[in-house]
Parts: sequence; structure tokens; C-alpha cells
Amino acid sequence: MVTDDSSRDDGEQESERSTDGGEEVESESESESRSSQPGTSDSHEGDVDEGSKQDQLDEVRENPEGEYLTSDHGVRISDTDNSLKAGERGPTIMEDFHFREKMTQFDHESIPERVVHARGTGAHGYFQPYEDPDLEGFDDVSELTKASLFRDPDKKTPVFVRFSTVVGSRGSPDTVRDVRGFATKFYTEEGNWDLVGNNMPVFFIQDAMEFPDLVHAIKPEPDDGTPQASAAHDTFWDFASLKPEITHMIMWVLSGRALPRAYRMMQGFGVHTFRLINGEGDSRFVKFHWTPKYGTNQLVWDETQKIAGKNPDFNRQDLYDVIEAGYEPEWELGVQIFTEEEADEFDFDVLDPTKIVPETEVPVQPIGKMTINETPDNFFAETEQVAFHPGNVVPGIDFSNDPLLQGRLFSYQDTQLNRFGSANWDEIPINRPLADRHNNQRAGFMRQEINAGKASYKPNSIGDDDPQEAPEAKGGYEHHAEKIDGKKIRNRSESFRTHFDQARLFWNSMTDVEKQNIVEAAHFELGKVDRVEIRERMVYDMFNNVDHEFARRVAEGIGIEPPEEPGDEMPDHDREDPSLSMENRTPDTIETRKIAVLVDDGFDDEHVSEVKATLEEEGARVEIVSKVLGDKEGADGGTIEADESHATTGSILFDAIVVPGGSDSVDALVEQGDAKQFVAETFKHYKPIAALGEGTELLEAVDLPEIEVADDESDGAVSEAGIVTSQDDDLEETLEAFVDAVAEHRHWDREPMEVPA
Ligand code: HDE
Repeated sequence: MVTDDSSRDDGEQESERSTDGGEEVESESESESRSSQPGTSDSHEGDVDEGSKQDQLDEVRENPEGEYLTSDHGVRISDTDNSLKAGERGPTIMEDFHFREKMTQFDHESIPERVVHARGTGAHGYFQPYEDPDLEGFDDVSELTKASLFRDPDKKTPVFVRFSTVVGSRGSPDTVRDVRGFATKFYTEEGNWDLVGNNMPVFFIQDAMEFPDLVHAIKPEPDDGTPQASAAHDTFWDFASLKPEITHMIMWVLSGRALPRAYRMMQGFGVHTFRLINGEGDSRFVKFHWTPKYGTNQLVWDETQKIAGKNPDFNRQDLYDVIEAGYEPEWELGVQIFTEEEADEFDFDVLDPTKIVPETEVPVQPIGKMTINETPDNFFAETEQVAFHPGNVVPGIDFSNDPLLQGRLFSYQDTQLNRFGSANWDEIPINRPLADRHNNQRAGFMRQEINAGKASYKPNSIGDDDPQEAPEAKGGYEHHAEKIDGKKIRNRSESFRTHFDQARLFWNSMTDVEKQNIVEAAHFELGKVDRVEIRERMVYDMFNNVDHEFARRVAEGIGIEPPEEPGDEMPDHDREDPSLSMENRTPDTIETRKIAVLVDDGFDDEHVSEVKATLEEEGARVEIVSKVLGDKEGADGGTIEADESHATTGSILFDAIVVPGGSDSVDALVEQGDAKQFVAETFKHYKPIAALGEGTELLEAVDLPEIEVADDESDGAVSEAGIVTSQDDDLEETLEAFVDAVAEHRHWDREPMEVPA
């Protein structure tokens, strides 16, 4: 239960009932410290800890274990299979309250899906600030912000995080090319803070007014309702080709960032410039960054399409499985801090959400860490009903005038009214804050709270004018007193007009492989566009203003003439920012990676047990894959159970594969098309492969292009382009090399074009 020492210490106030129904215990010292003035307690310290949200949710958890079936009103039900009829073969009788209740509830089960970000998954966890973060120019984080969640390194603030795709409907596949939502609700002692961000640091448009147009353009086309969850159609690229400010975001969306390997392997960004305000009222601009412990890794396009069929819940299931297996995905929260004066010196406008603040200009400084460690009990109650709102901020965090952010401050409250049909959506358990709530807002559909007292207005004398407004010194939220002096104008600032400069920075910062991936993504996306003039506009008016060579390469794949000269607006800088390339963000760990071991009867017992032990010790998840399910017998008589068969899985659902030795096992695999496809696809998708002893024969059978595989002449392990093989028994050395290859994630130095899989 959340203790209630954040309530006003008011001598005249009657003991309040805490909102979660728990009892309130008042210590002597607390009662002594009361004064007749409200709000003598100006700190909330001690109110919230890691378990507070779960404790609060426990109050509403229902568990049927060992219980009788009842109606919604608590009456025990004797038969829930047969409706009440006039005679065994007669019509159903109106009196059947159980039938009516059961059916009515069912008929009303669905609520509107989110208009964007409908498809998602969530998890619980906590945020903990670092002790004494190394903040350049500041001795202490409190010099930066008064928000209490950042200040006490012993404090763990509960969070709920929801990851999502944007375009697809609630049932669409997870692995589509799309931006991913990364929304975090912090249940702080000072109220809820919602950091509603994405896995890309920029956005498509500059003004909230354009959002309905963007979403209409990218959603399925209005006449035939296709395609689902994809930008690859005429209306999106028509819109894009007429909006040069979209160019930078398009570069991100064509890159591997739009194909995350897992939600736990994505960066997150607040996107907009926000403000941090300290206790003196000083404001600084801030950009928020989440950096994942497991690195920023991607799938490849061919893989994503196959996964969409084999397991459309790939990312959703992955997050659930990993947490249930006891792993705790983490992200470091970092801030880029700059003053308004510094912002004025940048060659872009920090209020323009199509721009980043390059890390080469302002470093990201870590201030804390988020850990997620608990899956929801009920998808609907938690993940579907969680409702975010960028307007949920706590003292110490404030907004900038970014016109996209400003519009969001309206839209999210409004959209929740549509989804929940009531202004009381904040009372739903997953949305309810841990901080106390007292105000005169009340009634409405589905009101849960019983607001005691006679006076529900202010000012009042009947109820001592409670609840009292809190001055800033008592934790009252004060908006930053920014001086504004302007004419009412419906226009866009000139400073928002440099559209290609940072798109070029992004392109310059990519590795050759990443560039090629972007070009191929454009071939697919624009290749799906029927109208040639739209393809031409994208290449001639947009890409040719980012990089001439890029535009030429895109043109080659989509049946239009390549541009001859660079575009008139192409910037000529060669600036790079290494932080933008995912290749620079691969971590040195294989924790959580999923590795398949391909076996059949007759496998080499020692190989399999060593492989499992070594990889699991490194934190990987190992699964035995065979032709069919059931026990497999080793050459030395051991048995092992297959976790998956070729019918239930595929190489695309793994990060790497191992083919152990054992001549009977390998002879069988060589005869299996599925096993050969497993190897060929893994190769094609640049993923690591290990083959031990006879296992190398399966690789030979697949005829991989130009890769050296260990033979009898080889001395120890051979490792080339992520293919690790050995013929002798030095398993330790071989597996060490394989672990390094897995940590590297993808091995782009292959030529998989000829592989038919
Ligand atoms: Fe959202 N966005 N958005 N958005 N957004 C919604 O709110 C909207 C924008 C983001 O897991 C909706 O509850 C407008 C930027 C996430 O529940 C809606 C504009 C960023 C989520 C809405 C934007 C986001 C949403 C739909 C332009 C990254 C999912 C359902 C002004 C910084 C949250 C809902 C979840 C959801 C409006 C632009 C992130 C309609 C008007 C920029 C992660 O209110």
C-alpha cells in the first residue's frame, strides 16, 4: 500500500481514506508536525518504491483459483453451459439473468483500438537514478531538475512501458517496416510522468496540424482498405513526396531502425526538446535518450517478411518470454542538456522535431537506468488500457514550444476519451497514479472514487476551502515563465526550412552495408508505388537533395531515369555522427540471444552438452531443433528432447545456429531439405553458424559461397564471416570464437545473393 504522508499535514483535516482502500496509520511525529496551514509537508520522500505499483494493483487483482463461479454481482452460478429454456427443446426465457449478463458482457468486450500505435506490448519495471551522475557543468542532478525521481539513487520509481508499431491495426504482424513506439509511464511520488517517445529521434512532420493527413496517407488506402501495416503504397509516398521536411525521417524509416530485432534492442527517444527546471526556477533544454543494454540490433528485410508469417507475434512474444525466463532488459536514460543561448547557435531549430541535436555537438549524459522485470497479468487490463499523455509531467519537467509537442498535449487526452468513453480513464488501475489525488473533478461514466465531503467547488468555506492549492514550495507545478511576445500567425518559422542537411548527416554516418540496406528498402517501398510521377518526385526532389549517388542508386531499382546532377538544395557537407549507425551500438554480450542446435538421432553427446552449457553460461537461450518433436538419442546413449520441430519453427526465429557432430545425426540432416534451408537462410540473413566435426558436412551440402570451412588439415577453429567450424576436439576455443561471432550479431561481410533460400 502507498503510505499517505504526502497528504497535506493539516490539523483540521479529518483522517482521509487512501484511494486504494488501505488503512492509514499516523505516527506521533507526524501528528505533532501538523500545522493549521496546508502543505507543511513539501517532500514526498518515502512514498513510492519499486513494489508500490504492484501493491496498488494487488487491490484489484482477481484470481479464480479454488473459487466458485459467480455472476458479476456475486451470486454463485450452478450451470454456465445451458441457457434457461421453456422445456428442454423450447425457447430461451427472458428471465435467464445469467445468460443475459454473460452475453451482454461479451458483446461489449471490445474497445476502440488506438488510432495509431494499436499494436503493442508492455511490461512493468522500475527506474533508478544513478548515484552522482557525471554531469558536465553540474555538481548534482538537482542543479538541473527538481523532479524527485532523478534525485535519490536509492529510490526505485515503478514504471510501465508499452512498445508498439504505429501503422498496423491491433492484429497486424510485429515485424513490419515501421517506427516503434516506446512509451513509459513513471509512477512517481509527485504524480505520473509519461515519456511517450519512439525508437527514432525525429518525426515525419513539424506541426501537429499535419498529423491527421500523415496518418490518413500511411494507413490503408480508403477505398480498398489495403495495405495493412505498411507505408509501401501510393498515398503515403504521394504525401511524402510533397513534404520535403519528411526527408530526414524517411532516411530513418528506410534503415534497419525500422526493423528492430527485439523491443529490448531498440534505443528510445523523447524526440521533442523538453525543459528541465531546477529548484531555483532555472530552465535548460533537454533531449531524452534511452540506450539499451542489449545493443541496438536489427532484423533483415527478407527475415521480417518470413517472420510475419511464421510468428506474427515475434516481438510481443520475445519480450514476454525473455522476462518470464528471468532476464531483465535495461535501458540507460541519458540527457542532452543545452541552454537557450546554445540552442540559438545551432544551425537548426531545436523546436523542429525533424532535427536531432547531434551527439557530436552535445553529448548524451547518463542519469539513471530503467529495468523491466515483470510481465502483465492481463493484456487487456494493463497493456491495452494503459493510456499515455505527454501532458503528464511532474515539477521539474516542462515543455518546449515545439509545435508538434504542443498539439500532442491536446490530442492524447482527447483520444483517451474516445477509447474509454469517459473522462475517468485515469482511474483505471494501470493509469492511476501512486501519488495522492484530491480535486473537485468528479462524477462521469464509471467513476470509481467516492469523493467525500459537501463542497465540490472552490472557493468554499464549508469545507475549509480544501483541497488547497499547493504553492511551488510545497510541490505545486509551476509552468516555466517563458516570456512570449508574438503576433498571432498561421505560418512556419523560417528556421524550420533546412530539410536536407540532417538527412545527409544520417546518410553520411551509415556504413556501406547500412547504405545498401536503405537503397534496397527504397526499391521495395517505391517499387510498390504505381504512379511513376510519385517515384520521380521522391528521387528527384528529395533523395537527390540528400546525396546524388544515393538518388542514382534508388532510381536504378525503380524503373526511372537516374538524375544527372545533384539537386539544387543538396548540402555539400561531409559531416558524420558515429552515434547514428547501429553498427556502432552492438554490445559485447550474447545475453538473451536465441540459438538453435540442429540434431537428429546419433548426435555427438559431448558436443551438444558443451554447446548448451557454454552458451547458457553466457546468457543465451538454447533450443534443440529436430525434424520432429520427441526425444533424440545421442551416439553415446544420452537423450535430449527437441524443443521445436521444423514444422513449428524456422531459422528466422533464431539469432544463430549450431550443427553439432555425430555421423548418424548429420547424415540424417543432410537428407532433410528443412535442415539445409535452416543453414542456407541463416547464412543469407548474415547470422552466425557453428559446425562441429561431422556437422561441417551439412554446411558443405548447402554449398555456401566462398566460405572457408574447417577440414582435416585445419589447425583448430576456423572462423570466417561469422561461420565458425572445427574438426578437432578443442571445443572450448571453437565455442569462444562462436560466442564472439554471436555478440557481433550480423556478419555483413558475406555474399548471400546466390543463396536460393
Ligand atoms: Fe502519438 N499518438 N501523436 N506520437 N504516440 C498516440 O494516443 C499524436 C507522436 C506515440 O503505447 C495516440 O493513446 C499526435 C510523436 C506513442 O499507448 C494519439 C501527434 C511521438 C504512442 C497520438 C503524435 C509519438 C502514441 C493514439 C503529432 C514520439 C503510443 C492512441 C502531433 C515522440 C502510446 C493514444 C501507447 C499514441 C497523437 C506524434 C509517440 C492519437 C496528434 C512525435 C509511443 O493521441
